[in-house]
Amino acid sequence: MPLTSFPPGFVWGAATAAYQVEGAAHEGGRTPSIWDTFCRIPGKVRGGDTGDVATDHYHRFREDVRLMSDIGLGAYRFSVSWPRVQPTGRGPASQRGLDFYRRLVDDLLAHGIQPVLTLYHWDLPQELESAGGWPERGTAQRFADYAHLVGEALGDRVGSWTTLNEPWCSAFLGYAAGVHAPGRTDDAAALRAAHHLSLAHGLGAQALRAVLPRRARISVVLNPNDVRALTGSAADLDARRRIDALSTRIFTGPMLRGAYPDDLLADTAGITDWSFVRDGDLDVIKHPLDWLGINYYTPSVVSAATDNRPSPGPSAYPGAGGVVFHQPPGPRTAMDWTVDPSGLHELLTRFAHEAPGLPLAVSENGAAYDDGRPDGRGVVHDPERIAYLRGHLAAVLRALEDGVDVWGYFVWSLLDNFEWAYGYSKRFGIVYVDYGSLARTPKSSARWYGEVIRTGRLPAAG
Ligand code: IFM
Repeated sequence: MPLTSFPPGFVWGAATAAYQVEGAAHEGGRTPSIWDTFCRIPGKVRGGDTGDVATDHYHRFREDVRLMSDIGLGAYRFSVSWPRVQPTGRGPASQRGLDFYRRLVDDLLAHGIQPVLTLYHWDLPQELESAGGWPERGTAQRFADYAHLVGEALGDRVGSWTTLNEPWCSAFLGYAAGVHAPGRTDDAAALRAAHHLSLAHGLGAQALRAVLPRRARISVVLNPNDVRALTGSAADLDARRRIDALSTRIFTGPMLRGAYPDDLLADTAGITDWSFVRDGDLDVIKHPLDWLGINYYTPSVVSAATDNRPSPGPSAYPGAGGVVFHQPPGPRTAMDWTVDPSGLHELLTRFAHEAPGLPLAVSENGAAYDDGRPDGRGVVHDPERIAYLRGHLAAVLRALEDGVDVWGYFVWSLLDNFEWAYGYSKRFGIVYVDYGSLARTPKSSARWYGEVIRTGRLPAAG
């Protein structure tokens, strides 16, 4: 009998990130992050958009918590803005900055919503980037100091902690492809950044463990890539192996097993000798986790190149020249990402197998569509998003049925928000945001999600 309802106690949440929603970029002593700088480089962000105002969550968080409560959310996954709570990336914390998060967390708790806090969702203080950024080892130690400050300040009221969100994006979109802040295109620097992000995770987890109560749960959130080979040929399977190493095993190797995969080291040997990995680093990185977050949107399909055409420009996969990406078949979202829930099932069962006993959460999943404005009755109809969520929640149910320990699901995102290099042109929210008035309107997907939460089941399609 297929499972038709989610287990009692399953946690239903929604996620956001500081730079994407907070705004108030120049308030309360906050200094610029790499994203404030990047947004001001002409041509980097669509429409010249910035996170200066975003959804103004900083001022409107009480309204947003009310919306979460109306939907019936049990958890809110948000991130702390590093330059808001430690403006130069070093030294003492800003109490004004921390007070914002104290107020937010207290309001969540007053509404019975569990806070799930991410320390780093891509907004490195600009001062630290000017000192070298993630390719520099010192940035990992700075992160541990910052983790200590936030842990000390909020540990009495936040039970669930994540060190980093999607370090792959920070390292490879930021330092190799250059399409995210800080916009560098240096393959060797990107591989160093990846290692120092992992080290930051390990040192940060140690720092948190030292200050948090025993009951606190510590995690990292990854965006593992469900990579498929275009054909079963040896060359295409090898292309798949390379991309798997460069996107997923580069983090899960050190974090879960305490070692970099040999094939990754071999594939990147022409770029770096990895001498930046020092004795003891891998033990630090393999810090025990209480749960692992998996962000999933779409799978990848790859093949080996059949000609010697030069690569079209900087790539997010250093060491994988000769690998061609193909659009997977199926319907697409407004990001042009193929909708394929089987990838989520695949990843959940993979990590249940690779990290036995480690509880998993779907820490982000959702879709951008070109939603219209609220209609005359104030309704935003988003049937495609409902179909997307339904399909992916059914994949979670299948994984639960297969015995995978998944404790929660977080839709990305609570609100329409700043979608990085796409600016405000892509809407991922289950709540519509009018960027003129900043008014919020729950979409029909928010009502649908509320129904799933209330009943613990997926309503029949229709
Ligand atoms: O908006 C992002 C989020 O910040 C990280 N994960 C993917 C989302 C959609 O692109």
